[in-house]
Amino acid sequence: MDRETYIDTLRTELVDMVKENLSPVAMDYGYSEAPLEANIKWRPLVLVIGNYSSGKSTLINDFLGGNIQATGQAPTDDSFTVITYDDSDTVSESPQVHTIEERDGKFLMNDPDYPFESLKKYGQRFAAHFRLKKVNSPFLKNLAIIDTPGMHDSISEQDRGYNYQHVIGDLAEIADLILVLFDPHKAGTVQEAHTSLKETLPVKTFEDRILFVLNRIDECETLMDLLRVYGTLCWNLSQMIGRKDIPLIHLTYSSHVAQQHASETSQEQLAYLQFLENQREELREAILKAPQYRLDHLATFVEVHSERLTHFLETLIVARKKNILYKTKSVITGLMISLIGGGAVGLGLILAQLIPFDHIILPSTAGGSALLFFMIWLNFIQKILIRKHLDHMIKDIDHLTPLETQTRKDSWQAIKNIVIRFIQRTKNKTSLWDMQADYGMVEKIHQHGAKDVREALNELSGIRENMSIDPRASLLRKEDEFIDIYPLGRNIFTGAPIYYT
Ligand SMILES: Nc1nc2c(ncn2[C@@H]2O[C@H](COP(=O)(O)OP(=O)(O)OP(=O)(O)O)[C@@H](O)[C@H]2O)c(=O)[nH]1
Ligand SMILES: [Mg+2]
Repeated sequence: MDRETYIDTLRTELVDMVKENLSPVAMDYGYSEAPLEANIKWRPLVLVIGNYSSGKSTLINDFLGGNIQATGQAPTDDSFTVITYDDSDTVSESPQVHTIEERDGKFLMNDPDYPFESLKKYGQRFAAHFRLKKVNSPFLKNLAIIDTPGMHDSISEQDRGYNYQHVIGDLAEIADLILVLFDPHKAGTVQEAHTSLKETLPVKTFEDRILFVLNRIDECETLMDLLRVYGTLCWNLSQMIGRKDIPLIHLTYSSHVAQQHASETSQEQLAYLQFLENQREELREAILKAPQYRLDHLATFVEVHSERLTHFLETLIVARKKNILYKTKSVITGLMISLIGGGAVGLGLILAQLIPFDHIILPSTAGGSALLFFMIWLNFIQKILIRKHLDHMIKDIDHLTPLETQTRKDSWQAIKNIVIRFIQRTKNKTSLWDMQADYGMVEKIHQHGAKDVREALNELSGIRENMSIDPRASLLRKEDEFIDIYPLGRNIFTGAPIYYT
């Protein structure tokens, strides 16, 4: 088995783990409305965002090896285009890279095979600006790319007809790699880019999934000019992302476009470009690593959701236990009050000489009164008390769970409202037994599943590109018949050793 197949197998196993173990619990308890794996089951995704005319579409066309996306000066394309692989074109049999099929946004958002169902909420205007292209470029064999409308200064949500930042945020959430493009003319000064980097991306993705690219550098007339632009971009970036250390910025340009633009005189001044030739190639290689980033992404996904679900169920169990304890105390209190009340009634009636002191009449009157008191207690008073207890619990919800570390505080922030909604909806009556069983299963994934995934990833980073992996190392392998060659580690799910040859 080669490295790519191994990555693919690992990915499938991870998605299955989410699907079989985390999703059913997440949906049963209202933690998530859609199956958790809906967003992660598709191919690795690379999102390309940036200023208008920063060269997003040209860069994508260069990597795909064909004119797939429209390009041009001034805002050219105001659509989100998902570009994925398809080599099923047997009709034209053209060796050239071309679009084999195009589908509209409605199709993309309604087909459960694609991870875009959640974008339906952005309405018709967005649907009209969303589309799919299937292209026969080998570059797309293991990943899909999303080209996006350019960012502007003076465009509003009303002009676009949908909330652009929210769409970018949702796509960033499922993307494995995000390319943020700038160009020398607008090096980090565009308002929408500012909002994306300062507000949208930090809450939707992780720093290490973002690659910054200063594109069209051939348009800097001299090396000094490039350094000036680079400095400006660094300064603007540090303001936007709030970091003192400046992230790596790839300095790239499209050589074929540059050749068309460059005049004879500028050729000499642009000699410095030869030192940056490798940047485009580095960027290409980084993009091609997206399937591997996807594994990291999935591992983080399993870690985060298993941790939150564990925290969520743990809190519900504490709430339910408190409810049972309160109910038990209330029943005992009601019983005591009813017995005392029944006794007092019997005694009162005797003292008032309304009943004779008789060993049958007295106990039955006292017992009957006690029973009546108890029924009233159970059916009215206790119900009111439990409702008040529930209200009090929700008001004081933070006391249900210890929040000793920042991780706990973060996960509590993410689940707090779901806990409140669940307790209100079920009136805290869910079976403790069922919750404990679900907790046990999710906790196991949290403790072992996520850790094993990380171990498998570490092992994978030790396998060189051209190294082939023994097929017996497949995570799908069920039997233990192997020769002891060189164990890489343990199969995540079966615990069996993994080998490469
Ligand atoms: N000189 C030079 N021109 C470039 C380069 N990349 C793109 N261009 C030109 O810049 C213009 C804009 O390129 P596009 O690829 O359409 O830019 P975009 O970011 O997709 O633009 P929108 O989709 O409108 O946001 C086109 O005329 C390209 O030919 C480059 O590296 N160097
Ligand atoms: Mg474009």
